[in-house]
Amino acid sequence: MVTAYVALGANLGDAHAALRRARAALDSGAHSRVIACSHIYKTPALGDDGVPMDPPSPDYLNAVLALETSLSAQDLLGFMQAIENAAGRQRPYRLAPRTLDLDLLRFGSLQSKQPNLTLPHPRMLSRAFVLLPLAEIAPEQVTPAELAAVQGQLIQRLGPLEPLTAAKD
Ligand code: PH2
Ligand code: MG
Ligand code: MG
Repeated sequence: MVTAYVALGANLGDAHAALRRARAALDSGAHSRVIACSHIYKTPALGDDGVPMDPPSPDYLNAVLALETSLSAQDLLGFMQAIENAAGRQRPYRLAPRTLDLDLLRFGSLQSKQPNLTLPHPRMLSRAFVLLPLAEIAPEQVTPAELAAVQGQLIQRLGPLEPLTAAKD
């Protein structure tokens, strides 16, 4: 079993429901278990340069969860992409608003430079919306210097990312 960290984001449609459903979907296979989940964070949409997108894109809801999995990194990536597609994810252009984005941040200690998978995630250290929720569930995965480097970015912590329940959902 490997511990993987997955970043969740959505800024189109019912983003809160999309994140909760994604949590349930990631937990649904016999091969993978969600072992920790951050609160939900509301953040302005950032471009590659780490500054708010212009023209603006709707605010994101973001979260990070830890997964214990028996899948390979490539199979986990395929599983995540299937969950994105089931959530109605479209890819009309790069950084387009999205119903659900699932990014693999770390897969154990694996380093990868494959065309479809770079590990650790190449942009995670420049993004408060990744580092703060990751530090919440796995403080040993983020250094104080890394947190200090994203301190200026706007981010608002909302409530917990609750699992779906048979009774209410
Ligand atoms: N994802 C992006 C681009 N910009 N900005 C925020 N706040 N949250 C995201 O998840 C995000 C983003 C590309 O996937
Ligand atoms: Mg992303
Ligand atoms: Mg992505």
